[in-house]
Amino acid sequence: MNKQILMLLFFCCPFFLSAQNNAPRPTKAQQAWHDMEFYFFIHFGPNTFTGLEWGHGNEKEEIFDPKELDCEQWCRIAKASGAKGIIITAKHHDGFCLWPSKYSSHTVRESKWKNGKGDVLKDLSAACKKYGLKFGVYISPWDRNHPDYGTEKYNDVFVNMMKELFTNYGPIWELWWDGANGEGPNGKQQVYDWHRFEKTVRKLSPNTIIFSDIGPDARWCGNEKGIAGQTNWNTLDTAGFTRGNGAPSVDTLNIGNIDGKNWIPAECDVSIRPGWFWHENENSKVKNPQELFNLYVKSVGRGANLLLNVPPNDKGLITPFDSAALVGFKKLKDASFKDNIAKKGKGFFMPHKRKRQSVVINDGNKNSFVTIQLPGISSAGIEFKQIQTINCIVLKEDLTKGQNCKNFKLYLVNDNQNTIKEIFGTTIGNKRIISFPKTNVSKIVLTVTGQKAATSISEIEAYLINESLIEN
Ligand code: FUL
Repeated sequence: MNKQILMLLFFCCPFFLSAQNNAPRPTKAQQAWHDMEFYFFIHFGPNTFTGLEWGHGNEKEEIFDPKELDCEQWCRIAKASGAKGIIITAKHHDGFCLWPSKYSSHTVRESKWKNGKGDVLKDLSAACKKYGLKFGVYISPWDRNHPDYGTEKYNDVFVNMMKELFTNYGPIWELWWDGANGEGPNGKQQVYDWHRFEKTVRKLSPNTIIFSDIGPDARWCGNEKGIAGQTNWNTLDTAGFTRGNGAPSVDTLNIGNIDGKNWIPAECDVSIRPGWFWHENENSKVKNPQELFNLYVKSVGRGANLLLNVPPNDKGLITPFDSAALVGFKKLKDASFKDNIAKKGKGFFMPHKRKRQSVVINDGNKNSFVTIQLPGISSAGIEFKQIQTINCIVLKEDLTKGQNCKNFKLYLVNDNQNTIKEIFGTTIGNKRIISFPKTNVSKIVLTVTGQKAATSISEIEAYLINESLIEN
């Protein structure tokens, strides 16, 4: 390409690209949600006592009697694991309410626990406040107990229940609408008034993140294994789809839509045990710290959030099997990401031909970034005075301008200025964790090879993590 054309491209491209970039962006609440990264899911209710995963809805209330229930213990374990919040099954498919709802006769009030005076949501929301954790609720639209289920009246019941939740237990940071949907006690299936449900929540609590298969604020990642797509777009097209039975394919939910009209990032839900509820015979099947670390890499490390289920037992306590694994996971994570080797080097940015120093690329500040205007030409990276051994790179994209990187290439350069490794990737998003066999480098170079619009790279980090944690 001749020089003049190149110069013209260089100067015009930014304007052209930014003019093009009216793609969706996260709301303030969604930006804060991305920062949450990892939090607990708590499945707790009659199933904890019956060994079922899906209660029938006709379980006797008296079976719910967690004699040592201690929500502060849950919070202490969440904190010790590095989790930033807790979402609890306020009502699972069996319809049992963990709070004394006026709109049901199948609740903690009818149970033996604390002679019917207990309220799990009250205890947990207070404990979360005390420990500085965000509090969220799962409320199953499907209800196998409620006599009104399958009739228009049930929509009122559901709205009223949500009103109770938001009025008495708020602030509620995330609301989880489960996608499972079947028949009620009368054999009928419900026609849900989603529009009204959403309006109710927005009115009561505009900043609550509403999760469902298709959002509106966070989406299901398409599997219950906690694994986001290798390519993971925060955008999704939802027009023509409905919750429950009519969502996009699980493959689409897993990777999102590159040109999706809505910002609906993926949340990866997975249980630390085989089941969602605690079962005695699964005490020996708790995922180990390394498995949890790998899940973290395949969810948070692919730009999604990790919602890890840690179910308390029938006494109302998280077992030592689970807490030991979680503390082990935290240790692995902390040790892996403690020393950011990129900080030892000098950041640079090369928008075109001229290289300039750039401190923003390794300053640890997610709000400072370099903007890649020319895909395949602009680059950013880190140079080291002394050779460094690394096996993991973490990239971060500033999302306030949308998610733009489609493809990137990382070059690892030795002290003779030879590229000894090239690593290809697709999306970056909130965080991208890339691991590879140990390599000695004097320079790391990142080029965005394809982008929707100018990509803002806020951070390049480098680590030497325990080799046993590298999964290829
Ligand atoms: C599913 C439910 O059917 C499971 O019981 C569990 O709650 C899981 C998180 O979502 O749809």
